[in-house]
Amino acid sequence: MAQVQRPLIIQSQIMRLCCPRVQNRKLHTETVTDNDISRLASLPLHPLTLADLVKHGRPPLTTRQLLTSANFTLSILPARLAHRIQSLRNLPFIVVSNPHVSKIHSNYIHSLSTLLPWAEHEIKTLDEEVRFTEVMADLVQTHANTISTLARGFLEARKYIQPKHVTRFLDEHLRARIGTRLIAEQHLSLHFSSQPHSDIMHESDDAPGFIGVIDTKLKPAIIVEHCANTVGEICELKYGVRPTIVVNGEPGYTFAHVPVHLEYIITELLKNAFRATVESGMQREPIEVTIAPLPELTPEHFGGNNPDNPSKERLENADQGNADVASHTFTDSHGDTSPATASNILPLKHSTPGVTIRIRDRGGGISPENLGHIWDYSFTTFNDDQASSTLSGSNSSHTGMDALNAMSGPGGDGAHSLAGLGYGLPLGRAYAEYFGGGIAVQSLWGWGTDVYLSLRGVGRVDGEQISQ
Ligand code: ADP
Ligand code: K
Ligand code: MG
Repeated sequence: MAQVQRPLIIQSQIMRLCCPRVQNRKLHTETVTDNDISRLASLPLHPLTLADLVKHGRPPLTTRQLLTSANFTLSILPARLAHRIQSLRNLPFIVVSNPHVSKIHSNYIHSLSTLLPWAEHEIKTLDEEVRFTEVMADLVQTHANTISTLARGFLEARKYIQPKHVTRFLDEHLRARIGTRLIAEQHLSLHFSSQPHSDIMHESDDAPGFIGVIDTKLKPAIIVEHCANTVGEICELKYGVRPTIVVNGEPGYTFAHVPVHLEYIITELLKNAFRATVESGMQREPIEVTIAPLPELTPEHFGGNNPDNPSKERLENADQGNADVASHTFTDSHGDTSPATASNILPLKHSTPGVTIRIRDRGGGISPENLGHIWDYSFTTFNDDQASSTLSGSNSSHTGMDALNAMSGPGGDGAHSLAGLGYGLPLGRAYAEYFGGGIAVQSLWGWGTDVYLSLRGVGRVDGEQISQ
């Protein structure tokens, strides 16, 4: 099985840091006041870029770089947490009162109150940096199950809130969470990989392309193979068969991105393709995954040398946001959305190279009446009766709750379930759009589905081509 390079955060290290010191300190932490929340929530959100995440340098970081990273992290997080608290409080009271939704609210209050005492001073010593890293580990750990908890809460409260309001809230909340986790995890990862005797130092010898959670030599084809194996196993367990996949295009292509994000998106897209293929009895037709890099954009591409350059339109689309492929919403709150043009994604001279990955299945496509709903959180056509009438399989009834019980991973759809929560497409798109990419679905009803996943990588940062 292909090995996916892991980001340099090791769960056990986070756990070890989380306790017991942070736990003890909680007793001394003042609870955050409503004034704190409204003051912080009125601050503008810092729109996070991939360049922000790599600007502190490659690990191992010097003490000064580590302190800069800690202070940068600290300057950003309190306002982000306060925005989330406000947005939770704006939900209908009966929804916020649901125990699962209210658990998420109290997690945010806990994290903000742990962080606030830090926000008053600059972090100046390594000892402070170590203690701040413990706070970051606690933050990441506290919010690990947010998606399943919220999904459970909204499932229970669905009588009291319209699906479109749930989708709007979750879209905003989960996008914001992607950024907040990235900032915290990036500092954790930089911290761990800068420790002289860290286990991770050995790991990073094998994976020299990592800068924190970003792999500057990420090979989408390897992620695809790895995810296809995992999804194939789930598929075989459930249906007794697994479709084959063919990877073509440029499987050797590498770029800089966040591997756990790509892994989440590809897993969800492959689950959908595998499920459709098997349920329509088309498993003899391979699922085709095409890796199509976007050429690096240079001035000639914009018509200077060869106005008839066939790739001109595609490149312009890539640069400005192709409405079909990506809506290019960059930041994480509807109120604070800025269009992600090349200039505000990264302050770079050259545009960032990227890739489009097309996943093509012969699984029958999506019916016109369902097509309008596929991006709604919790919209699913999955039910076991239908699945087992097509194939001999488990006949246990499958509800959203069953899928919730099986949830894990960075994004959180059922790890052992091919479908059922209805979060795969919308959350996958949130991950893709975070750095200016997107997902577009083309269904040929009665035939199959093409899904185009477009992603941008990091180009040049401070003159350094980090994709090398
Ligand atoms: P889930 O997979 O949990 O149902 P998703 O958001 O991943 O949730 O997908 C929503 C729905 O979109 C699916 O239930 C299915 O009806 C439809 N769908 C998505 N991808 C495909 C595909 N490749 N072929 C057919 N239908 C699809
Ligand atoms: K859905
Ligand atoms: Mg799915």
